[in-house]
Amino acid sequence: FLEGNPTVGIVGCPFSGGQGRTGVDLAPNKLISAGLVDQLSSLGWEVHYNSQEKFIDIPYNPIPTSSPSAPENGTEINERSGKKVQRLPDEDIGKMKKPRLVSAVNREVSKEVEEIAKKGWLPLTLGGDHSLAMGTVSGTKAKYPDACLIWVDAHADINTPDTTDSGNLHGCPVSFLLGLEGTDVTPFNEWLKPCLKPEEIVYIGLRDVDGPEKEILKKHGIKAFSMHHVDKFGIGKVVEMALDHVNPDRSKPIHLSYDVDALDPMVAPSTGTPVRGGLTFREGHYITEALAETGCLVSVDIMEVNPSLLDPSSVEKTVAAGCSLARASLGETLL
Ligand code: Z70
Ligand code: MN
Ligand code: MN
Ligand code: MN
Repeated sequence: FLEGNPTVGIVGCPFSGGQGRTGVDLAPNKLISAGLVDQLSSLGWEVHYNSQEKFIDIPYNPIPTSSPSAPENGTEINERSGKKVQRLPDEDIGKMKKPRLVSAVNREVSKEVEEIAKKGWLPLTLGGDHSLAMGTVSGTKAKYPDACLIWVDAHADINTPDTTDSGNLHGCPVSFLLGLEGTDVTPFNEWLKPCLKPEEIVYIGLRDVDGPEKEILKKHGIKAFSMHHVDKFGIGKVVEMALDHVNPDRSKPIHLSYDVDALDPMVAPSTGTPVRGGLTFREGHYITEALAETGCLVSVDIMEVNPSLLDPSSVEKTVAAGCSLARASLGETLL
């Protein structure tokens, strides 16, 4: 599906507003500092890297400033851009936290991913928290309306503004993409149109799914392979069954949205919501290798690395895992 020389457009998204912990916004720079650009070049890709520092100018102040005295309103100097920004209030809407900020950032991400995809390049989005998938998937779908979505995660991220307990929008992106009941709300409905059908998504790695999310999965007949299925069938069979469900002829473009918390906390400890009993290093990488092998991958997200959590060796492990998942997705093989 890609055009010309294999080219990847890296979209660095220093964004943490879809959940409560800062630090996940540091991941894009960490992954790049770890050498990701050269690593992908070595695999034969032409690499373009664009850090989305323009988020800084979004008036809901997406980049958390460390100064505790930063006023909720009014003008302040953003520490990262050195620019004056007006911080507008972003009160909860219903249970949703930071809805205007999450919406505004995702709107930009969607445009960026769409633009890259429309060049015939593969967008590789480095999160940032997983609310960013509203932007990445809608951007991919704008170029490839029949793309299917493979969501690798401990969580289903399919809460709606009504069912969410936490109010964190990183637990909700899938419901917005599907246009489930309760998602036709401002400010999201100003730009985000439902673009995904329930039969176009499949999950791998689930093990921490909220009660209402289980109901939603059942109600809409959404295919999901939990860790129970990985144990029962093995990862090889699970990926085959997942592809048979969303892409039976291996003829459709694939968007891979990978939350590193799908990996076991021993493999990827530095993430906001670690859940024990996850994918091994090899299971996690097998998924990306198998998808790369289909030749159908057109868009990849690596989400929820949080370099501010735990000790330096945990951070290094998690960042290295993020880089190696990206490489395997772009065709790195063991032999
Ligand atoms: C929970 C919620 C979630 C990631 C946590 C958790 C969602 N279902 N996603 N960590 N990556 O808050 O909606
Ligand atoms: Mn997630
Ligand atoms: Mn998760
Ligand atoms: Mn999380």
